Amino acid sequence: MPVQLYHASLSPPARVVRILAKQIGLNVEEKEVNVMAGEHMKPEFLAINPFHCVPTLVDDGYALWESRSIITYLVDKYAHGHSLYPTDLQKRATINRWLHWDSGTFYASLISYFGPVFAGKPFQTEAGELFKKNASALDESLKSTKYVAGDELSVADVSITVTMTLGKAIGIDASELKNVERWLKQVETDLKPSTWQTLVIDPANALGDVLKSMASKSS
Ligand SMILES: N[C@@H](CCC(=O)N[C@@H](CS)C(=O)NCC(=O)O)C(=O)O
Repeated sequence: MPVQLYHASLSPPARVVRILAKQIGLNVEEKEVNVMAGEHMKPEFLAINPFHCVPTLVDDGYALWESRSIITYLVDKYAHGHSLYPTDLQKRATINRWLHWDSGTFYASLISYFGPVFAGKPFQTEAGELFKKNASALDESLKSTKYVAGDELSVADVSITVTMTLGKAIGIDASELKNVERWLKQVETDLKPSTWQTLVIDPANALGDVLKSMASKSS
């Protein structure tokens, strides 16, 4: 049975997993969960994931959630030793460091910026400033490395690309971050054909449009 992925098309963390699966050539059976309609709270989904979030992976009866755990698991199981998540302890630790930075700091600042819009509030300016500060730190780091964790594309680039491009799509101007811009172009080139448009740019813009429309009604 193929690996199953419960996801939502506009969900940024779900897109991280879908991009990674495509990058390692893994055939995944995608199952859309309509979070806006509350499908993630239905008993059948709660039986799989009591934390009721997407993405959720089911691999031969084993359920795993948290996007960054899923992507490292998938490389280890289905593309073991791949440069996206190498086995070298220190290279791996550096990648993990970036994944945790994305989850706990970078994406967290972006969620603080736009999350309240879903509750009828405006974009949170202060959180937006924090996101920019984090993006500047990323830019500074990318002065000396080709990719976020060194010389090779890794799962951390996949994760952080989704965060950075979503920030841009919802209107945070990062055009002065030249190293970030150069790195994003490199990632675009490295991803499998059509991935950039269909799994990075289009859904980021679509979520951006939803948020901007909701925010305009809140003010
Ligand atoms: N840290 C989680 C975040 C997952 C998450 O918040 N997913 C949202 C959709 S983008 C969701 O499922 N929300 C519904 C809920 O958590 O109840 C990850 O990276 O996978």
